[in-house]
Amino acid sequence: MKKLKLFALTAVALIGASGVANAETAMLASDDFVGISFWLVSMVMLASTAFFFLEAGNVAAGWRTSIIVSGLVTGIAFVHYVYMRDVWVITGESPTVYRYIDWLITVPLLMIEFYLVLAAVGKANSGIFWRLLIGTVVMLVGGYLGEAGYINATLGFVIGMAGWFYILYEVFSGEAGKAAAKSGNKALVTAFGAMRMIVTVGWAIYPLGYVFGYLTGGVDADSLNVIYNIADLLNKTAFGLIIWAAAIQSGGRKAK
Ligand SMILES: *C/C=C(C)/C=C/C=C(C)/C=C/C1=C(C)CCCC1(C)C
Repeated sequence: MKKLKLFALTAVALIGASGVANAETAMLASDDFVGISFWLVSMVMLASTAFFFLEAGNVAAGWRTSIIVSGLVTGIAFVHYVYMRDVWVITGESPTVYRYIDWLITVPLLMIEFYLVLAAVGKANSGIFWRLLIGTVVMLVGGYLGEAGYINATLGFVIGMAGWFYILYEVFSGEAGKAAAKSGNKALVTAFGAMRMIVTVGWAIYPLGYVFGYLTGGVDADSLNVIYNIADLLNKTAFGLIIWAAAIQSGGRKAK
């Protein structure tokens, strides 16, 4: 366990250092509230990463991978937030490409979490994993092509929504949802339900932002970035904390 802790601390220190290297190029103005939200979220992501990596050693073995993946998600997000923060602070433009690269890596990892928590109680199969992955890719590719202007914004939205609905179907009524319901593990059922709510309610923030930002108007680039930033906090850090709580509940906290 000592080795794991040492590794976790080193990893977080390295990730943290990558954020410091850029500090002198970005001068945050005191009235740049969007920039401030980028800074706040980047710091929460760093702290979450340290927390998840260190806690991975304190949960029952079956849950360990889920906690490590939570740390990977916030760690990857932290690095992207450092870049997004700089793009925003220096140019005042939306860092769309960094955001989507982040989503392209972290959203599949979040989907893998559904598979991993089922695996923790021995209820997973690989079909669940692949279907969730396909839904994710369709959702993000559609959204990116629309936001970056490669295709009509409405078409991008429709494709993105189709991917999202497919994911929702799988976790509610598909094999994943059924496997969770039948598992008979109370901590898992609670966690699975909460994770599902995040993917429904927390994730809904993104398409809503897209609609008001690109389709109907009414939300400018400033607000859209703040909205996306808050959504990321909920969907990455809070999502990880739910899994962590389930792990502690079902396995107990290991006394060293
Ligand atoms: C950590 C980042 C997360 C959880 C990002 C999630 C992003 C989405 C759920 C995006 C969804 C979209 C649609 C459902 C429709 C089209 C546009 C998107 C890509 C914004």
